[in-house]
Amino acid sequence: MTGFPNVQKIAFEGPDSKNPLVFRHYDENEVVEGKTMKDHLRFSVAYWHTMRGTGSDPFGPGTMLRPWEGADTVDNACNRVRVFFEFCEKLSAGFYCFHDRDVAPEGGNLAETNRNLDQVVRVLKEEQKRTGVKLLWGTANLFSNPRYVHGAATSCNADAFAHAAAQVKKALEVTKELGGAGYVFWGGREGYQNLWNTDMKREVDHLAAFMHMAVDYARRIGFTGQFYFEPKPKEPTKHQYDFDSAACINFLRAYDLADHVKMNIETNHATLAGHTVEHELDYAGSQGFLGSVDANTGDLLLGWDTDQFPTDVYLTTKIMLIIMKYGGLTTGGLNFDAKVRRESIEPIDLFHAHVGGMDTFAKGLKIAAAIRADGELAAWVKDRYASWDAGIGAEIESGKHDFASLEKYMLAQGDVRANQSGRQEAFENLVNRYVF
Ligand code: XUL
Ligand code: CO
Repeated sequence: MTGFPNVQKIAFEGPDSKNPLVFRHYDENEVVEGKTMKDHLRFSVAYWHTMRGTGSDPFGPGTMLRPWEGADTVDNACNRVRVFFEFCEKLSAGFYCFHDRDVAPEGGNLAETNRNLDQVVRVLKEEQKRTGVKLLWGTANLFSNPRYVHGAATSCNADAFAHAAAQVKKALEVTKELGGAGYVFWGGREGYQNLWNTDMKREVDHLAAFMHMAVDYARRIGFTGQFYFEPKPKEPTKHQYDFDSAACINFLRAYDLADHVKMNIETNHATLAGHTVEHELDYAGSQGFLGSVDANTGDLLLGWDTDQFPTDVYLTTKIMLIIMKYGGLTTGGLNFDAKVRRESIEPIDLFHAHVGGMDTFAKGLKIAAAIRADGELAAWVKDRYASWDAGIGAEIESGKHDFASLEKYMLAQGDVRANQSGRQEAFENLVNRYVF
């Protein structure tokens, strides 16, 4: 069955259009800084939210009207895949992402579960071929099933580790089969609630051993996609080991995984960590670990991972500025790890949500490009660091000094030369000149 019989392919009509289901800014063929918008933004739809989100919350069950849904069978899973690709096609989204358990139901044991997955993967492959929509990354759900109550790679139960290993092995095979450009590790329950009952060092060592096994297996089967680690500070556990970019990058370096894994940064995870997403992106980028983005947003007044669609052009401008600063997305993309809210119950809301997110990013891209083309913001920043471009600053940067020589310099000078204003408000006003 078709999922969206009343929706045509979403057209670009330009900023003056009043039609709610068209792009006003996202013209996939428009060239910005020598690259099409499509190639800059590499939009991806998240299978778990878009196809499996029910609208349930801790206070009540699902609310979503999804006429194509039926029993939790392989047949229905295959039909759901067809509806999903109809959605991606009508939206002109070039990519999608999934967890193994989003696409196919679990069977009575691992062998049966793998057979279910294989059947659905055949349809995913057919639909990829039919539509040209590609797999941005695959991943394994190592957190929903009660066997992972204590975590997966970091569980106190070695059998849970072994089951997770078998699951990721299969997920890697499937991701390769589907030509996936990447594979994500998000540590679902890799963390702890209570340090009294937890051997943290042993758990973190196990997580590293697990990721090495994944990297080794990928090499063995010839999977050449990019691995990503996705930081999140809490939820579901109180202390997730993949807290933020800095913690993840430290982990990757400490355990010799830095050559194999980059970061997948999610906006709402950044804010849960007490950061902004631009902080997380800039930190990852500056360390050479910027890989992909889970594009969503949180809610200022709600303290949890609400995974809403981004509608704030400041947010998307900041994200695009940092992505462009580090040379743009290559293997990664902007994956809408975002869900319609519980009250948005009709299938058409999925279009409103994605179209809004895509348009907001397209506008953010254009504003970021204008900021970069003018160069004024960059010049102001450069000017702020002028003391490092000549004299003592340039000498320090080129390694010509030590504590003794700097003491001699300062004793001669007496004190620092006058500081200048950080001009925070002026910087904000400058950015506003491009935003409105
Ligand atoms: C959870 C989350 C995940 C990962 C993939 O907060 O973001 O969906 O993106 O497992
Ligand atoms: Co995510």
